[in-house]
Amino acid sequence: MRQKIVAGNWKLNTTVQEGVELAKAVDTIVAEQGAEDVVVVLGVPFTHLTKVAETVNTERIGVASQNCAAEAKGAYTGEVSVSMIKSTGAKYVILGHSERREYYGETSETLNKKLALALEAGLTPIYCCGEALDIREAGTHNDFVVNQLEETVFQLSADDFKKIVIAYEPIWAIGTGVTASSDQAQDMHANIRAAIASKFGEEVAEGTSILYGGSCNPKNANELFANKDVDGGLIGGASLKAEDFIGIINAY
Ligand code: 3PY
Repeated sequence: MRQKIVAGNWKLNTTVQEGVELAKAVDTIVAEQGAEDVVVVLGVPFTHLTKVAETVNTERIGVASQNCAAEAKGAYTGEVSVSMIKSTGAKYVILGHSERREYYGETSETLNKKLALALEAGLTPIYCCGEALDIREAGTHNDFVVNQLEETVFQLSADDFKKIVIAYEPIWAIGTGVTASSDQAQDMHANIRAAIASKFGEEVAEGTSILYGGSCNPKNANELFANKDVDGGLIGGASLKAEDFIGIINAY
């Protein structure tokens, strides 16, 4: 059985103190009310990783960074390596978010380096893919997303691929308040799972968690998560409020 995962992506929000307060609130509410079969992850800024990992029960809540350096160590001012991230107590790293591709020029080549380093360090990559509005309107979204996977995670060995989580995030639904309809999400998730099956086989495809991201909130999560190929969510704005986040965790 593949894992159901609800991961928050705090993006560039909260000070360390605010982040610790939010992590505490999430920890308490998850311990009291959280669906036990859902893996909960908090994707926090680098500066928060250690404190958040010390604050939450890491047996119950995984901590994620939102990026990592494409190099292991050395003269790369301002970068944060996978071993640094791992040493904070984090277990996951979000890679390839469309905001990083768009604003920081992240390419498949860079992502392949990051994926390899993350896996070597024992971090679980949450690998994001997704199309822009013009691609959706042109009707080429299925091929576009499969191509993103072919250039990156499909280059991994089957053993490494089994360690990753995929997050489908249509760019037109990120931070816009527009959500993919339940059918649009299911169609794309089925397309991704079929592509995984043809690359790595049915068993690997059935075992891969594919999360939906993009304006997912406590009101629409239930309908999205009801789809057979949607295994949870990568949650932006709604992960910044513990009550909203728990609403999504319990939306199954
Ligand atoms: C969103 O929901 O806006 C996201 O980008 C989640 O990563």
